[in-house]
Amino acid sequence: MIEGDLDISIIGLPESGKTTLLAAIWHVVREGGSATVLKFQGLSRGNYEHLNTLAVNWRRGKKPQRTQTSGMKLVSMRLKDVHERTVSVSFPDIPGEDFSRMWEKREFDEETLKTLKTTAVVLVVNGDTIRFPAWIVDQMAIVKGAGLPVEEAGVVDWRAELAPTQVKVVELLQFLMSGELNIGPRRLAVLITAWDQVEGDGMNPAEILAVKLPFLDQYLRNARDPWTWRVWGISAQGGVYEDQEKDEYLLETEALRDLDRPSDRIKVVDGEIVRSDITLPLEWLIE
Ligand SMILES: Nc1nc2c(ncn2[C@@H]2O[C@H](COP(=O)(O)OP(=O)(O)OP(=O)(O)O)[C@@H](O)[C@H]2O)c(=O)[nH]1
Ligand SMILES: [Mg+2]
Repeated sequence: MIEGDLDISIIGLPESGKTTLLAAIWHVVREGGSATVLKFQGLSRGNYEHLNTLAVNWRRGKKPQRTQTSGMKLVSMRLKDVHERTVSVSFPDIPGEDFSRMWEKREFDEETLKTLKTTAVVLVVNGDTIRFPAWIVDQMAIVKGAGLPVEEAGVVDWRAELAPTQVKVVELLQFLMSGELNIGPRRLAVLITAWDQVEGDGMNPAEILAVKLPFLDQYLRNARDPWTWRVWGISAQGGVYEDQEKDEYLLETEALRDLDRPSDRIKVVDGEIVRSDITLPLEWLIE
């Protein structure tokens, strides 16, 4: 474990679960009696107002608002490990749109770039909203099979934003290993979020990666870029939260609010082992 300051970048496409992850981490390290491997040690630089607001909404069972594209928020926490060693962990809460722009338009925000030169990286992929490749041949076969005219196949012109999730994500990881961002070998925690929506498939995180994100899986396994990586399934909410803008009320969310401790909502899946300590992937990153 490295002592002192350590920065962790959290990367992920829009609505992948980055902000929810921060909210849940901030809640659990401050919740009385919660047993985490990393614990709250003290405040350091950073935006606590932002973190506190996120954690309040998380406890209330409200979905976070989309992170705004203007003004990235750097949040920073001082944590200690089981050996009482202190580590200061900073994460920028970056809007996913910034990552989309990198991929779609090759546009880079200088502030964002600065935060990406860290040896520890968390990649967040929302398991519930993976966009699969759409094969035109398959669509054509369906249309022809239904006896419809070929124009009904709904073929659209190629646009970068329509690319499959794993294509964008692999490209992002390659960006981090090229040009000025290439700082040598790094650690990568791949978190498949919204695990509560994925677990019904009966697969463990490595299997989900291989089956639903095979291109990402192959990129990591072939190790052309020097990532030391590991995959977890994470449910940072335990289920679906309510939309605060629509004044929504869901029984599913009510059941989560009824749990004894808010941290009981969390699931961290490592192979076949399920725990509720959301700081475990962070501990692995800084070990
Ligand atoms: N069911 C379920 N949904 C989740 C979970 N974690 C996040 N979500 C949902 O995923 C959506 C996106 O979450 P955010 O945390 O806002 O994602 P983000 O990556 O910060 O998004 P941007 O700020 O737009 O980049 C929200 O609707 C969340 O409620 C989870 O553990 N379970
Ligand atoms: Mg966000």
